[in-house]
Amino acid sequence: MGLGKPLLLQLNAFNTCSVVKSEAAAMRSKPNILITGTPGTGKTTTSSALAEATHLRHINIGDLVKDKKLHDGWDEELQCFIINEDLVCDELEDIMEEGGNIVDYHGCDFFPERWFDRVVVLQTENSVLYDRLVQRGYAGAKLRNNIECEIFQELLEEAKESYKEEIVVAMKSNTVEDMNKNVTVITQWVSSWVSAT
Ligand code: DAT
Repeated sequence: MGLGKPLLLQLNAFNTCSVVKSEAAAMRSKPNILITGTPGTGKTTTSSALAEATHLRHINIGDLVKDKKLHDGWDEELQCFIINEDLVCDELEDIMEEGGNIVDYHGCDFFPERWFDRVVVLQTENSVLYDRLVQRGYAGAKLRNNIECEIFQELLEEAKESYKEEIVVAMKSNTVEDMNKNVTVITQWVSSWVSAT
């Protein structure tokens, strides 16, 4: 299912010279990047390394929701806060307009499309992801749902439905080497973006 597509997108990730800016992007001097993917694919670890390499600001939406109480309470079944998407978007509007942000979240369809210059979807092999999620204490339906989410490439589909296909990039995140390579590739893209201003 769709094996050719992520490969094309992955190759596109190396094409760091072709930076085409949207009207909203022309207003900012640094880009906004969304790092998305199923829980456990490495969004937070990658975003944090990327923030260090690029000096962009890492915004972990899960932490923001908790710290600023941008939620509608606690979901006992899923064991997580029920995110209030409107409150999150209001909270981030000014900061995103300014640019220079790496947003880290396991969803992407409720952010305004104009916010992002690059959308990175991290992907991890099922067996590797399974071990990471078990390690994190996931079990039962929560574990099953997340593994299924990865098998069906739900985040990649969501990203392609929500953003222009040319800004969406799928990246493998199975090993530390993959992660280092991803950080290098995205850092090069940031440099190209900034110098194209
Ligand atoms: P996420 O933010 O997507 O939930 P994470 O960054 O918290 O994921 O990573 C989950 C765990 O997996 C954490 O212990 C770090 C490890 N990990 C993430 N990406 C990895 C990679 N590419 N190679 C090896 N370990 C990785």
